[in-house]
Amino acid sequence: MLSALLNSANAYVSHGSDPFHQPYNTTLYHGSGDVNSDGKVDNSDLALAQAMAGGSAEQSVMADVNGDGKVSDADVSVLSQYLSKSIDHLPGWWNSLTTREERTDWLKKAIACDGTDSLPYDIADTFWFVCKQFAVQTALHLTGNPGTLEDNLIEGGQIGWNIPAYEIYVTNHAINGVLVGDNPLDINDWYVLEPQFDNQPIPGDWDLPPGPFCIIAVVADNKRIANSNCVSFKLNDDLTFTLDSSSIRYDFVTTRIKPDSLPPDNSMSQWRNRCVSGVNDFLVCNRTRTDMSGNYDIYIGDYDSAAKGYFPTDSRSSILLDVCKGSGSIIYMLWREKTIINKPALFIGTYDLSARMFRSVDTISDLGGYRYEGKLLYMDDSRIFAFWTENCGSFGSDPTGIYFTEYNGSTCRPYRKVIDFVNEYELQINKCYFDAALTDSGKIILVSRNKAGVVYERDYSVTEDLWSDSSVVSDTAEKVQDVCLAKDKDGKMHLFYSDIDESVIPAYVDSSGNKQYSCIFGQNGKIMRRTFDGNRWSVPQSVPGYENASAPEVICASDGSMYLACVNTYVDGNHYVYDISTCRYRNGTWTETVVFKKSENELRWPSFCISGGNRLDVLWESYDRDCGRVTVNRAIATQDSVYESVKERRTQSSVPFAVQRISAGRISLTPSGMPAKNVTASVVDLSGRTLFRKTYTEMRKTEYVDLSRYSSGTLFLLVKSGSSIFTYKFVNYGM
Ligand SMILES: [Ca+2]
Ligand SMILES: [Ca+2]
Ligand SMILES: [Ca+2]
Repeated sequence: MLSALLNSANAYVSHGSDPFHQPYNTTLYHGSGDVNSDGKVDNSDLALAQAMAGGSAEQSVMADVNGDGKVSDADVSVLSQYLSKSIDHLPGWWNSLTTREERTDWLKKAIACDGTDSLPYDIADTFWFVCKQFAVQTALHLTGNPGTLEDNLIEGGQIGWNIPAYEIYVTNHAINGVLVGDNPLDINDWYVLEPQFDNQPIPGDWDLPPGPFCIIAVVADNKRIANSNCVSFKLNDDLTFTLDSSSIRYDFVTTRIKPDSLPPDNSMSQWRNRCVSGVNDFLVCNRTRTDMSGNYDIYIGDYDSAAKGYFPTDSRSSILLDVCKGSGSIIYMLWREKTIINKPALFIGTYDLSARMFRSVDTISDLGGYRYEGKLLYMDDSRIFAFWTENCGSFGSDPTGIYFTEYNGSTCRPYRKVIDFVNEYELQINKCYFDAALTDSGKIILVSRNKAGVVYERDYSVTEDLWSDSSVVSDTAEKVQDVCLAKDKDGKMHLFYSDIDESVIPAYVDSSGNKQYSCIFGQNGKIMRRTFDGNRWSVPQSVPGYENASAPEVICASDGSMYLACVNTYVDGNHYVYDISTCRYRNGTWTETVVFKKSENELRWPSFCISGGNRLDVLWESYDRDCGRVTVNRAIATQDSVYESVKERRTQSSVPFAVQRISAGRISLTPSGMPAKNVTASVVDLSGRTLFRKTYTEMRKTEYVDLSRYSSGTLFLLVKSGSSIFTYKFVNYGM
């Protein structure tokens, strides 16, 4: 089950505040010795390492305990020494290393293994890979994220070296540093590294000139790199260093204090998930390999057991853009992959899930580029349509816009641009920037918004191979962000979108003087719906319950119901709170929303999966800022009882109890006539399971029910007294 992935509460990251200790509370790192990732090092890890050294199992970075970049008998020997207690720690257990020599020795091994120094500097396709990127990528790899900065931002993933590494800014240059001594305020206790050449620069060298010397924490923070200065020195003209004591960050730890020991969190990051359902259900997503490459890659996981899965592509870094199901065990995949000449190319392929092999792969484009979002539409096994965005359009790639091609199962037609856009900030377009759907009459409808928040539509006639002109769908008053198309049981097309409130999210003016409403990531807004009668779109209707939502996703069930899932965002005090909820449309009305998860972690990209043949699940990503980890979560999205009970239970409010929310995770229960006799209070979750039940023979005062131990999301409180039943729906949010 995915439940193992849900718990990331124990993970932490220092965000650079502790230069002494490992930044991630995990044993998923290079040289940890925990080869099977169960959180401890024992004989089963030794047996696996032996199998890897003997060539009968794929090598894993966790087994390379001597840090030479391969798993061999030498690693088996070191592990055996540890297990027989002739050494008391492994060389890669940074928190257990006791001397400067031990730390320097392991750090040098990590630097030698990490290949960032071998990347090309300042060539056309990677024009921006200059000193700053060498230093940032080295810091990320040494700490805990294996991703490459060459052609994508950081989305998830772990399995670096778990060494507390920093970036160092000097005049017009960036290098790295790791504390190997005991005093971070003494420059001599830092190991200073030039990441382009793996050497140690000498003060006064070109890469360590007199001037500022600032030690910066680098953290993979969602799709961005967050960094902040921890402490600064100055390299004087006489090549001595002076500490700027006013620069020490308030939380920067300057003495070695052992951190609290917590059980390690070894949940794997998974992101860009898609569900493929059929005879068996699969989760196709991005994930980090545990092999010696450590690459981000496409992963096909068993839907019910994420641990059971495999990487279908070869070991070059690949980014999944979309998947769709074909006939039988065939699926089609659209992805971006680094070619052997280090350029990101775009591929489409026919993959057989039962044979576990590609039947066919075609290169759509081998131009470099920043293709970040994609969509596949399946008509039949000889007509698969692919759409993708090109975000930057510079240095040899195609110009920015949305592109299209048709794939016949083995080859593609030449691709065409179908929507143009300007992306002057060269940032990533989000998943809901555009959508496409097939109509029953053999047309494709493509919708996309632009940076002014206007929705455009173009139709494509498959038989005539003809694109219509684009037409405007939205009203001038609307400022649209995320779009989603869905075809209902009768073939009618619905467009869902978020419409932002200009008074809350004001426009800004771009360099051409145009008003922009979030050109890239999208903003929250009211969720609206329009329907298409074959000629024109209806006027918009709002979906109740979604006032500040994003990322609408809709699925139509065979009984004619439509299910909508969204992310809601709130501000609670000084932080954001997110929830994932769904509602159902049937016979002209929407149910109330049902919340499946409410969290301070960023919840994003809800999607649906009809699993096990008929059960509808909602899936979403949860981004845990503290450990930079993205997990895929899910819940059963429909049981009729859920939607019915949301409605019905609410009407039974004429019962003599007052229920009040006291704090997150705590509610009070006050009977209006006292004492109340034989009162039973119970808490029921969405599946009808009773989480809590307590009977009060005589209730004389206000009673409190502690909900913090229960899962977050929609819960029901039922209070029975005699024949009267009080029910109260609430959204739990605690932990
Ligand atoms: Ca183990
Ligand atoms: Ca080794
Ligand atoms: Ca290196």
